[in-house]
Amino acid sequence: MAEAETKSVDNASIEMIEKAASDRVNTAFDRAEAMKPCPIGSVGSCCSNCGMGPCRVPLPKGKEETPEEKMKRKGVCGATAETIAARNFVRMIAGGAAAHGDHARKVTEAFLAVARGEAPGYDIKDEQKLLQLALDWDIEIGERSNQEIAIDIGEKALAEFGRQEGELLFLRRAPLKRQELWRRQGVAPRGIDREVVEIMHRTHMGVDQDYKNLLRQGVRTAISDGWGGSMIATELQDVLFGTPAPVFGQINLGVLKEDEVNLIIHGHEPQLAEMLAVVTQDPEMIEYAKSKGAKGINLAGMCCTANEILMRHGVPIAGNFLQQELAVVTGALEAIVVDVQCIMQGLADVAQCYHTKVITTDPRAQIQGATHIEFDERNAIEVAKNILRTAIDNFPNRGKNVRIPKYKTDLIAGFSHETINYLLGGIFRASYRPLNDNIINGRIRGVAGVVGCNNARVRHDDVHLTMVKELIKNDILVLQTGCSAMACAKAGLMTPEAASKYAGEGLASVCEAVGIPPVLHLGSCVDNARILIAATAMVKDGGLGDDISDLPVVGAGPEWMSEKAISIGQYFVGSGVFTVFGVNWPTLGSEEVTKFLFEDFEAMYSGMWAFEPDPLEAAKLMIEQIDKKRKALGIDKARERILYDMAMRRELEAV
Ligand code: BF8
Repeated sequence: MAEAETKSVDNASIEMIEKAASDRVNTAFDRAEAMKPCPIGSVGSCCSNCGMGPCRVPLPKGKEETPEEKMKRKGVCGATAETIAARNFVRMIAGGAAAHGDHARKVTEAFLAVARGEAPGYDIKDEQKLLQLALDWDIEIGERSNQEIAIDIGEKALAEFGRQEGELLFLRRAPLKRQELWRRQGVAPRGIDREVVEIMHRTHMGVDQDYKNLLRQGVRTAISDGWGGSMIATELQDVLFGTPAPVFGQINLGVLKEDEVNLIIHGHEPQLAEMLAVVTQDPEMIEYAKSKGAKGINLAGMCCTANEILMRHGVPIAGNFLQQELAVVTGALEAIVVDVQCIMQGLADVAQCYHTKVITTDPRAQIQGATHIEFDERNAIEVAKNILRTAIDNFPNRGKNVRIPKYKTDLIAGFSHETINYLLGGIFRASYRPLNDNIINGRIRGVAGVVGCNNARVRHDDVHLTMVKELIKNDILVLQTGCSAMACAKAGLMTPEAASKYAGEGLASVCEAVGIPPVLHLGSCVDNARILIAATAMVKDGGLGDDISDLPVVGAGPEWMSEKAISIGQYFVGSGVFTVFGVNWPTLGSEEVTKFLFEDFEAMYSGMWAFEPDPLEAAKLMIEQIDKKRKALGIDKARERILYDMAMRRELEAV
């Protein structure tokens, strides 16, 4: 196997890893080799929360630890390995919840600016969802205009971040039994900011030193992400920019064009991307590009921003997290425009080796060596044009060292909860009934949310693909977001044709009848909130228990790397979903903490964590869990009876 093939399974990436090597350019793939992870920090056994440390409390090697030895294995303050691992873990949750929450706050501010008429160029696109939110939040509709209603929604949403008392409004959307469980366990969150701040306080030197108590606050904060920050972001983005519906798209570095100005928008918040999607169509800007020798303007996305504008406009995706530097290595990229989250600092170094401009746009995220053009939704059209002009002006600087990999794959995206509801039930009887029925009759064994990042410590995309292929082969419908969705899209799993090629017979027959791929793209990482809503809709439709934890539904983050992924995994678990992560596990430095998360959580939340880096083994755990839930529901027998004949297929088509 060529060296680059050990680093990625994606052909376009392999080609660019090789080009980077011949161009003598260092990327994350090289840095991961040069910099091995710290064995103590990676298992959560290093505490650097005060100036007496960092203190390291590694597990004893090879032999049973005596009680005396354990007594001595402590930080200077006396903190145990358990406290240290739990503190580190919940700080990761705080980081992730803060990232999603701050994204949501920025979107809420933009939403309010639009509602107040202060952000020309934007509008309210989904009136139905606006009114639904008003109903959900007891906001008067009456004869009021959309703008008036939107102002109330925006103000109420903004208050959710700093809510000091009570519970987040979206908790009401969860099944009643789940809400009661959260209250019983003391994890129904107040304001998003408050929960994050409380973690930072409680993990400060000398505060909370009971790992169980710390982990409880971790669950509460993660729920404030999934049922708070992320859900607010998804809902308000849908109202502003439109709720996704099925859309054709293309993905991989092959979407870049030889003869056009190539511009990639990378990051997470969709406000600027939405405006770039508009101004890149502006005839005046296209003429300007032609005046510089280009045939046109080619906008593509990367990471979660890519998912946002793919879902709503079909804008092509250049790649996922580990492809950001590789896009620059093509030599064909005039500008990579970034906002917040998952943007490698290494981008600026790689860009120096080519003509690419790295343009930062958010005051919260600047990079030394990049060009900063600050975005403001109140002046969005002008700023977007300014950024685009900067990219166009750079076109004549493109050198001769250009190679665009020819790989790109078709996909269908746009599977919001509303779309799934409609596709399954039709416009007049929209519901999850057909999904539930097909789970009950065994054609679909269960549902898996497979989400999250790429991680340079494992072969790029490989872990996602191996797991997802195994799941669909076993009749498990897979819901995806983030970089995991992009990995599967690149491999061709997101077309309806993938059903007959990769899925088990039962799942394939349902996908063919409904006309959907076996792997559904639900959007960006904040859109994991859509998975919570979908799971709740399944509960509400009946026949599969009365809580999310009763459903044959599981979660996974096979190549996770970010703190956001940990927060997502924790709110899946806190919502009652068995969730398995790969790569490494950040509490392995404490057997007690790990056992608590992997076993004791089950009794508390009817959901728990697991760690399994081998994707086939992880898929096996997920399938076992699904079968366990099927058994508890009394629908395990149905599976065995399925024998497909033409009559059954016809019946399915009538669904
Ligand atoms: O929020 S999956 S690498 S891009 S963190 Fe980042 Fe992970 Fe990708 Fe989107 Ni999510």
